[in-house]
This record gives sequence, structure tokens and C-alpha cells, in this order.
Amino acid sequence: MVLTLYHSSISPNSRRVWITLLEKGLEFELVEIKLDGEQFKPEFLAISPFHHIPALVDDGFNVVESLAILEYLEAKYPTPAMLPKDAKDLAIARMVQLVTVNELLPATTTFLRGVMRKAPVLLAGGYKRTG
Ligand SMILES: N[C@@H](CCC(=O)N[C@@H](CS)C(=O)NCC(=O)O)C(=O)O
Repeated sequence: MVLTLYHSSISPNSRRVWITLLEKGLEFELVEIKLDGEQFKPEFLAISPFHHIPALVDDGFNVVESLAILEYLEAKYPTPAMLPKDAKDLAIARMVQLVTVNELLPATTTFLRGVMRKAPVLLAGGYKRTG
């Protein structure tokens, strides 16, 4: 198994995938993509044509869109389960996911761009995982 997650440390969309990989106890390689233009390089566009992270590559199979990646991981590596079985609980989990993607994150984009301009070390992947 060769799982590679293309990500940026400060990206909430990346983090939901990163956390899922950790929770499922999967072995994976993390590749930091600097969102200062690196996402437009042809080698990354070959994996993620819309120049977005996260992108997951599993043994040559490319998956983009964080929720699609979570769905893929849940189907392929079902234990431990990351989603509830109960219909109402599942609806709540899906609502939280979709509201986050469709409403909350777009609303924070302007703010995050300002932070990244003022603290380019974040943009350059300066954040280091400590544990
Ligand atoms: N709907 C996508 C959104 C992905 C997305 O917007 N990623 C941002 C970082 S959080 C990105 O890659 N921005 C760089 C760009 O668009 O060039 C998902 O859930 O994966």
C-alpha cells in the first residue's frame, strides 16, 4: 500500500483527510504543496487538475475533493468507522461536512489570504508537526 497525501498544513480541507488517515492508523506519505504557485506546476496538475489540495494518491489512483477522499478511505479502510450508522446521526455528520465546505470555508478565504500574506512562513509550509 502506498498512500500519498498532497496537502498544506494550514488547509482545513487537507486536515480533515490528514486526521482521517491518522485515526484509521494508515501508513502514508505527506507531501506539502506550497500554495504560492506550486499548485500550478504541471506535475501537481496531473494529479489535481483544478490545482486544489488535498489530493490523495493510492497506488496510482488519484482522488481529489476532500469529501470524496474521505468517502474513498471509509469504503476501502472501513475500520475504525469514521461515520455513524444511525440515519439521523449520519445526516448530521453530512450536514456538518457540507456546511463546512460550502458555507464556512468560502467565508474565511479572504481572512486566510490576509493571514498568509502577513505570515508567509505558513504559506511556505513552515508549520512543523510535533507529534
Ligand atoms: N472542495 C475542495 C476545496 C479544496 C480547496 O479549496 N483547497 C484550497 C486550500 S484549502 C486550495 O487548494 N487552494 C489553492 C488553489 O485553489 O489554487 C475540497 O473540499 O477538497
